[in-house]
Amino acid sequence: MIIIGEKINGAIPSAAAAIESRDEAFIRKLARMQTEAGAQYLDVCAGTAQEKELDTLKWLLEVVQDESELPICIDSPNANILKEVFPLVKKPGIINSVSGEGDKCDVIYPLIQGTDWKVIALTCDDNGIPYTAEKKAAIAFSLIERAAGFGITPERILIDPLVMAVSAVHDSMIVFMDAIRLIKEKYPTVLTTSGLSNISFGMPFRKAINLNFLALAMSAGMDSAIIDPSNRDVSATALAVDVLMDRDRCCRKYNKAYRQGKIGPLQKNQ
Ligand code: THG
Repeated sequence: MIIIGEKINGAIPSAAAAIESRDEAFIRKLARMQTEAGAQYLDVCAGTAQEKELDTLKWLLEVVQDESELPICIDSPNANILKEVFPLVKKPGIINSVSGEGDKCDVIYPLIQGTDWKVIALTCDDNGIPYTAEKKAAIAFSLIERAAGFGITPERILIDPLVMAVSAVHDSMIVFMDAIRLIKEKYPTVLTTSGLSNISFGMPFRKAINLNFLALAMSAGMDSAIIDPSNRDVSATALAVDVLMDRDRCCRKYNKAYRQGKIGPLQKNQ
């Protein structure tokens, strides 16, 4: 599993307060904590009003890159903002995101052409988010084919099939898994990803839905997730599924995480 740490996001109230007061120590702590917890990328999202987004992202990128060596997943709904901050990122990471909306691909694909950057591609377009697996896959194919025009290969693309809240769309998980299978059937080397909390919106005891979403999605072929890597239940689920799906040779990663106290019962000093 490719783990993208979600915690540096202005949509989270505590992070929003830290951003507002330019509390560098708080952001550094989030970066360090997620790095130590085993994230492979750090998602950085300003989550502020549009007129403040550029300044906020610039500040966040400076602080986060000073604290952690991990590559960044730059997260903005605005392709032009992504383009403006792109030169400030010191090593190849992930652009989050492109989609079939407007001219997003034409702004982002040329930017990462000839680099080692990856890109998250959302399966939506100017008509919104489709409900069926076939339509989600069709948008994914179009985004992958347009990327090929810029020499961007499927291995550099993470498709996010945009799972809907299961409280609103009863077959959301089935559609999500079917979409992953259809996409991987045609492009076996393309990667897939998702946030973890959309599925459980509007449900009580969201944890039960989120953890089982993670397990089912991983079994359907989800390669990556945008999660809180310090959440012990999420880590234990991801590591356990990797063991069960024969993706953890001799259970090494699982056992190591247990020995290091990253999963399992909390010790008194934790
Ligand atoms: N797809 C893509 N990008 C995304 C999302 C997606 N970026 C934003 C979002 N969704 C993923 N990021 C978050 C960040 C924080 C939370 C949820 C999604 C969140 N965090 C709680 C907190 O920090 O308090 C609890 C976290 C926990 O302990 O598990 O709610 O879908 N491409």
